[in-house]
Amino acid sequence: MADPILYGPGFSTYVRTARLALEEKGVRYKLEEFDFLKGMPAEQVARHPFSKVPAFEHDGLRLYETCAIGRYVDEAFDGPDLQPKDPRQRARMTQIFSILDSYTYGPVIGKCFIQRVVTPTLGAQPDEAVIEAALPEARKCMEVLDDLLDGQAFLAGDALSLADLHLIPIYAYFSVTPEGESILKDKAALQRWWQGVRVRSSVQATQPQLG
Ligand SMILES: N[C@@H](CCC(=O)N[C@@H](CS)C(=O)NCC(=O)O)C(=O)O
Repeated sequence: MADPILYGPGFSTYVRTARLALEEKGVRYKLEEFDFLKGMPAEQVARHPFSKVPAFEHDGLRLYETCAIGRYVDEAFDGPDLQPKDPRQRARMTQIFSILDSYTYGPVIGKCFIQRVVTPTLGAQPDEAVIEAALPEARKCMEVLDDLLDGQAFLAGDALSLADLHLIPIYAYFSVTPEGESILKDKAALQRWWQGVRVRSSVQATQPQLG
């Protein structure tokens, strides 16, 4: 069976989540990178009708949407389980996917991180109004995640799951912005979680290169 192929740049949070799943499972894979900041390549638009990254291919299966890719990688390959068996913890994992996709990514990455960190690398000034407007939602998301994490080692219980792999790239980027630093400084559960996950070899092996 051929190694899976993941299409998308290593600096993308969603690409990193899919890579983290592959790394945690110990799956050999090929990363086909391109820089969509200069326009989404036509080949990727052909793989992903919504013109996003990542896309994934394995043995005739073509997939897009990071939750689907993560679940497939967990279920199709040997290695440590990345989804809890317990229905309550599994529901918590799915809830966290939705919180991150529906409410967190937009303000935290799409607005705050892109304006504060990516826009200057493209030679433009951050739009302070866009950042300011994103902060109440970003703050609320971090409060909710901190509450959900309180009292347990990982987001969906006492073992690492795909929920943690979805948050890691978002947290990593947000924490390097001054706004993130300020919002996260009193989020004790999130900070403790981050100190635990940041040293994992999967996290070290997928450090993004920006700029
Ligand atoms: N729902 C998608 C979201 C993927 C997504 O938003 N990816 C971002 C990069 S992290 C992207 O492709 N952005 C390019 C664009 O919007 O033009 C998933 O779960 O994979």
